[in-house]
Amino acid sequence: MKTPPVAILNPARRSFLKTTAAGAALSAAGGGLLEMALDGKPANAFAYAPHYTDDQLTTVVTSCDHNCGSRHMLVAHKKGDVIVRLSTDDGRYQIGGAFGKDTVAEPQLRACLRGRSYRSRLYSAERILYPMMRVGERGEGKFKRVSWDDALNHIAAKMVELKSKYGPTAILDQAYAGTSYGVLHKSDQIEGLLARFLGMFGCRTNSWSVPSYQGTTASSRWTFGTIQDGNEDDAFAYSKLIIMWGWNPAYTFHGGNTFYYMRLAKQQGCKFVVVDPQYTDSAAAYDAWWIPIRPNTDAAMLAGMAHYIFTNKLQDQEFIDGYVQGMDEGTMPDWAKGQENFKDYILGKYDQTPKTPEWAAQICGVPADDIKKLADLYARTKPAALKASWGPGRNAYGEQYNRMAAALQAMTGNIGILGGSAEGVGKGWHAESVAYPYDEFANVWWGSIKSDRWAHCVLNYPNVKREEVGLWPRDDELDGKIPNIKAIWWHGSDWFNQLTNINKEIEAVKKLELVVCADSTITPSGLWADVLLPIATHFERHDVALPWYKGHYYIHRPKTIEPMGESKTDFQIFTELCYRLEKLDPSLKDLGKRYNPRADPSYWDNPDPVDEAYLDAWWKRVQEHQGVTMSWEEFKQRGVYKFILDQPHVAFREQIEDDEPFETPSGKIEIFSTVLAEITDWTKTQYGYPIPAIPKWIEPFEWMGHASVKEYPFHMVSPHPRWRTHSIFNNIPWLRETYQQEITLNASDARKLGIVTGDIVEVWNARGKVVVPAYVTERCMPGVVVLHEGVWMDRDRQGVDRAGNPDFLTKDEPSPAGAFAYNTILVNLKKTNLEHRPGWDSLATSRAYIFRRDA
Ligand SMILES: Nc1nc2c(c(=O)[nH]1)N[C@H]1C(S)=C(S)[C@@H](COP(=O)(O)OP(=O)(O)OC[C@H]3O[C@@H](n4cnc5c(=O)[nH]c(N)nc54)[C@H](O)[C@@H]3O)O[C@H]1N2
Ligand SMILES: Nc1nc2c(c(=O)[nH]1)N[C@H]1C(S)=C(S)[C@@H](COP(=O)(O)OP(=O)(O)OC[C@H]3O[C@@H](n4cnc5c(=O)[nH]c(N)nc54)[C@H](O)[C@@H]3O)O[C@H]1N2
Ligand code: SF4
Ligand SMILES: [Mo]
Repeated sequence: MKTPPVAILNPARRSFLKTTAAGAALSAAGGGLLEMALDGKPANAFAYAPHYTDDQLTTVVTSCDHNCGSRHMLVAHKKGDVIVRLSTDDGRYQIGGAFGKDTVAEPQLRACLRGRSYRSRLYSAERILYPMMRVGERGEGKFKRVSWDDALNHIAAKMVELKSKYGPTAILDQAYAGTSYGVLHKSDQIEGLLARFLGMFGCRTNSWSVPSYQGTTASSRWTFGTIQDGNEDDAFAYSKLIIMWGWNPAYTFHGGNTFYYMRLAKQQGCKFVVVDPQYTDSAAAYDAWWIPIRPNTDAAMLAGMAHYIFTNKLQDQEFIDGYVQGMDEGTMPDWAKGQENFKDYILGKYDQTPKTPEWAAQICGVPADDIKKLADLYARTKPAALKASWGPGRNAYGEQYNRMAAALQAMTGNIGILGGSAEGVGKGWHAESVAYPYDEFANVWWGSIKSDRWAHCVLNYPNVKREEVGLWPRDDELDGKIPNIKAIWWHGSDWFNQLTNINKEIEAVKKLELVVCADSTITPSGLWADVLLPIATHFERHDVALPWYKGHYYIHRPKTIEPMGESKTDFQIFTELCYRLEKLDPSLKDLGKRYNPRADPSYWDNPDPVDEAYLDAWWKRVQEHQGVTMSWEEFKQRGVYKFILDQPHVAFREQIEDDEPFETPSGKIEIFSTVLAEITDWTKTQYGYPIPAIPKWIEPFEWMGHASVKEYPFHMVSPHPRWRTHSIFNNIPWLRETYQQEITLNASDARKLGIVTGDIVEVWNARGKVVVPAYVTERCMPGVVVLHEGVWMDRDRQGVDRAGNPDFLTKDEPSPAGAFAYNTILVNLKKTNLEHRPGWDSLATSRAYIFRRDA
């Protein structure tokens, strides 16, 4: 083989690239012919020329992937081993369904714009097709192609060295939900393949807080004893009032068909309200009453509503007396008599400050009359769904907002009834989730910290207090030992681009000794890795897709095409590494067999029979536990299995109708939390800092009422984009045509600053600066700006991000319960001469072509 060229991935070096021979070759190949893809052998189709008729193509039912809010069907139309068209559910693929079926009981699983453009991700120039290793400085973006042998031997040797030199906390697991919603090739912090791999190897620091909703999970666990507090999405069809609190399901779906069922509610006269600093597309779609609110002040507004409900005696006292702990003095447990209860806090008994609508209005900017009107509407309309989403909980003291919302759901008796909602986290019907032998070494770790404190931990080690990093307590000698992190592994994660305060992460990553990024495409995180491992996508491996929180179905994912280039699955890589590690370290005897018991070393070359065996065994569990009679063979043939429930799944129906206990210590809905009330030394808990036993309004560390608004007058929120799944799909030209990264601001603010739509602005605070075009509108309240998460960072030599990633501005200080403070950001902004760079990925840095041509 010829010496592979050095690929230059660093966007800052783009101009250099253009003038090199490699660059010239690149632009010549720019048309996107797939002919070059398979080691120079001509492929038998063009990926971008869908001129075949259906009868010339093979049809494969499969599903879309990633951590996107839903799970939909994709149908691949193949010519040879190339997908030349992708379509979606049109009813043909449903169990027992006739052609074109689309019913209320079995609505189609129709893909969104991202799913339908997946072919251009699959065959994108950004695919990593071969292992690569860094040759320049870390982050400089210079890599060379290496063999799998070299890549894996390097990683295995480094792992053994780091563990023996620095102990069992040296490797930080930063796996995340890039591909959590499959049963076999699973990435995430708890059930994922990496967790078990590092656990069995004996060296793992865990990242325990979840970016999505740590405040919300804390709230749901304390209040309901579980995170399965969601109705299935069809239950929305029965609501008479739906309050979308910080929820924009037109963008961030929660469930495959939620929007459809809400439309059915609308057709039956349901009223809609949106409480959000932006007038969202969901507000427009449902003609909702928009209540603009100052970000992060939701707990205050909800407290004002509670005050109105209590003082007008509109609460459902019978429900409270029967099912709730600590709502008022009468429902306090005997052992806690005399401690603060919720009603007396709201009435101002303890601090002489009644939480009146007028009090709330001063904080949240919503007129007191509107707070009263909404409280009245919610208390008098039944059933009513207060869907308190995660965005407003993704901030300082986010858990207080979710707990306050749960208190309102409980005081109005909207829990456990069809059309109501107890939702915080909102997991609905539960799927059988894991196919591999998860029980042995599930989620084992030797240190566990709040996920966004890793850089703080690395930069300050060993002078770090346990509460600063949210160290999880243990009952052995490792309790209180700050992890000595020397390596990171990214699996299903672009966390370097997605966690908070990226400039601080950049300082920290320089101190590490090993950084591994396993991914299907080059990513902003990958640029900072030492080793890049090419991963076969869900089209290139066998699995079954799970719904995302809501939806009761499974979608079969056959291996639709052969893995592209030299890519392998994560499971193959971990298995193979285990075989190599057991040779390097005798104490790891039989690691390969223990990690992947159904396989032997030939798994590396032929994973198919083993994957099939795991999935077949998993399906037997589905049959056993979920009453499914269909055979595995028929499921594979059909592609989709839908459960028909005899009534819509409603969380806590049994608790309310049959008096079953809630899973809390008291067996009741705990507005006064037993767990929190029993804590005496907060520094010894994973929270680090005190949390009140009842929900309260606590002033965030940055907000519109804070003194620092003089310097940073805008509150920024950074919600999720419709045209990306976080950072995934950022490089897709089709989606780029629907949207470019931009910052949204109110027209009156823009006028004062002399900004019009399309102007390039710089946005900054003490943590960083980004450059992005402005979008001026009346649909965002004054004083608030909106910048969506997930754009691929593109940092210049001065450290300014020219792509507009809000995580250069976010703070790496979570709330006590662990909620990331993604929506707690004050910034300033002005017009700028700095150039906005819409994305290095779409320019001439296409690695794949370099290697295809050379191979
Ligand atoms: N298209 C798409 N869908 C997705 C995802 C994606 O990346 N793309 N990601 C998925 C994942 S992993 C998650 S965690 C979920 C996230 O789901 P959510 O948390 O529900 O979504 P966000 O977009 O973060 O925020 C929703 C709304 O909250 C508003 N908001 C922000 N701060 C505040 C506040 O302080 N108060 C109030 N009242 N409103 C506020 C925003 O303006 C936004 O309209 O979405 C999932 N769905
Ligand atoms: N400012 C701001 N930042 C945020 C948020 C916010 O609201 N505001 N939201 C946060 C939230 S809720 C979330 S969930 C995070 C998401 O953060 P991430 O999970 O880091 O985001 P993704 O872009 O989904 O990255 C997943 C990566 O997994 C890769 N991947 C997909 N499938 C596979 C596979 O099979 N194997 C391997 N090895 N890799 C695979 C994808 O290519 C992608 O690079 O972002 C957080 N960041
Ligand atoms: S919502 Fe998610 S699963 Fe559905 S098509 Fe879009 S990206 Fe794919
Ligand atoms: Mo998330």
